[in-house]
Amino acid sequence: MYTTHIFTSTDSTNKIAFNLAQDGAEHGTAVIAEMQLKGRGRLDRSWHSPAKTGLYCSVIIRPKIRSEDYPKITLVAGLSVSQALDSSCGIQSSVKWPNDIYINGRKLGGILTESSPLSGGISCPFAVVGIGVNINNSKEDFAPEIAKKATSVFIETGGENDIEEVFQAIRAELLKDIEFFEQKGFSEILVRWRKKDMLQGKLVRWMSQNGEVICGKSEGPDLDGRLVVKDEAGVHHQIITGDVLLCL
Ligand code: BT5
Repeated sequence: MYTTHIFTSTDSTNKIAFNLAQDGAEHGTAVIAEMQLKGRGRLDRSWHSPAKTGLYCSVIIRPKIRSEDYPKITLVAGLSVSQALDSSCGIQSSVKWPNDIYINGRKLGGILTESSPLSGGISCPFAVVGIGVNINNSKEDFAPEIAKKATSVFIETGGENDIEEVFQAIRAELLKDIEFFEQKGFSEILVRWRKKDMLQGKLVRWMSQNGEVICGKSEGPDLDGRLVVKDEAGVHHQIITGDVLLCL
């Protein structure tokens, strides 16, 4: 049995989980909240976390992998969340590189992975996998700035789900996939990831850190977890971070 810390309200479940992990919390320990006041996304963005409608949780993992493999955890977690949602909620969701869960062209959920320092002889490294999923939200529950691009399981299916049950399914799948990753490596995870990849073969747009816009066909993530995009001139670009948009 894994420990779960349940809160009615918190700033960010990732923040609490990170502190628990620093204090030695075990692999599989999770923090779940009914709402977040300062839910975080990547790159200093926020995660809209209204009360009792969504799943906001963070799972502490202590994977037996090399430090250079830590960036792949987000891809593994996206796959786990998408698969667990499909089987527990009866939907067909997709993954969008690097950290999104999508359905019917709208964002259903996202992953924010934060790691302990991995170099300098850290004896017990860890990662906190933060997971936000819109479960029972109706359209009116979304803030105006995300209303057009967000969706929920309820909006897609018309049915309500027990958030705690969905959480248990996601944690179980995540821990199973992390074990699989430890034992078999990333290549088999990648095979499964590609089957759910919403960008595969599509025209995408990405802005590099120096402001250059790259357009090309997405060939999916490579064995290092980088997204490979082939531009019009046939040049392959390996994208490490940022946001990739579909060209419509
Ligand atoms: C993510 O960031 O998608 C990662 C979200 C992780 C949230 C979980 S909740 C539990 C744990 N505790 C935390 O504090 N965080 C984690 P990113 O790829 O940067 O996407 C953020 C963007 O998604 C925002 O700028 C909005 O455009 C959009 N967004 C915000 N809230 C949303 C929501 N509820 N549904 C759909 N889109 C949303």
